[in-house]
Amino acid sequence: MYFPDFLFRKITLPFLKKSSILLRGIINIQSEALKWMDLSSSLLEFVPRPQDIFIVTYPRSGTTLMQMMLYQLSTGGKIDFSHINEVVPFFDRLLTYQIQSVQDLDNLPNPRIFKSHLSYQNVPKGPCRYIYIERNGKDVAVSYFHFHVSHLGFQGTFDEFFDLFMKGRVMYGSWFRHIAEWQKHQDDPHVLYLKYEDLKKDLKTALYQIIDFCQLDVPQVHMPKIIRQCSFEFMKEHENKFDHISGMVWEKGYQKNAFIREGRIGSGTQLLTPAQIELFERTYSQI
Ligand code: PPS
Repeated sequence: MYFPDFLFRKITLPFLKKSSILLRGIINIQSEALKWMDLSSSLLEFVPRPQDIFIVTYPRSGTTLMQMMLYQLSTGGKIDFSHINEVVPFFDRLLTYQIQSVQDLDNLPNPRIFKSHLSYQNVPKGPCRYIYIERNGKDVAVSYFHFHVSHLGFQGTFDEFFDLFMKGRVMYGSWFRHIAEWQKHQDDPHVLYLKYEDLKKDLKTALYQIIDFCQLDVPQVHMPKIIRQCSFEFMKEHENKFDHISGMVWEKGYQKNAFIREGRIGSGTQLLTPAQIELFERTYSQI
């Protein structure tokens, strides 16, 4: 009798424990995956409204600048957001926001403006407007390389990155294919096809092109402020409102400036209920 009991305790029991943990893990992963699949399939079914505006680019082509330009134009120059993605959501990452269902997007006011890096084939189609920005591919490669090093932990050389970029083995795939697909639609009535270099050269003209294309009503009096706030210098000065990392922090609902918090003595009794204090003291007296 001793041997089977020993076997049970030493082998069968740990095995059962481990498999139950594993099984629970699998069930959790599966339910998360199902939730994700549910959301992603509903994102695929997302139907744009006629007032919606999609800003589409290959990464590092002036997306953030365009997010700011459109928000400035549609609000008369407000900078009342902690991160630009709060007011101009990143469509491709909506699943990672605290958005539970695509229906939540219905609560956003018109015009809903989205940022996306999707190919023409994958972008949601509808009676909405698309603003596509093309940037010189060599500049994109350099900018994307720096982004990989500074934000994604890439440790290779530029030569190594360039090789991956040319083969389309980077996030969002081949720059050439992205551009080629969108170029085919540059004259579509619902597409405004712009170049980053033109925005840099003459921001004011680009702003008026957007006003015209999106049929926005922007009082003249706001224009000098809007132009100033879309400048590289202004956006660099307020980089936290635009940076990818602070965007992720915002997405997860983390709080900034909350780590070195108060450093006060006695804050432990402020938040605890009398019952919690009593439990704590009783437990402490028993150690
Ligand atoms: S991302 O990560 O895909 O959203 O990046 P994206 O915003 O598309 O592109 C980043 C590059 O845009 C430059 N940038 C600007 N240029 C001109 N004016 C303004 N206001 C502005 N804001 C951002 C930014 O510096 C990145 O380019 P590089 O060449 O890396 O400096």
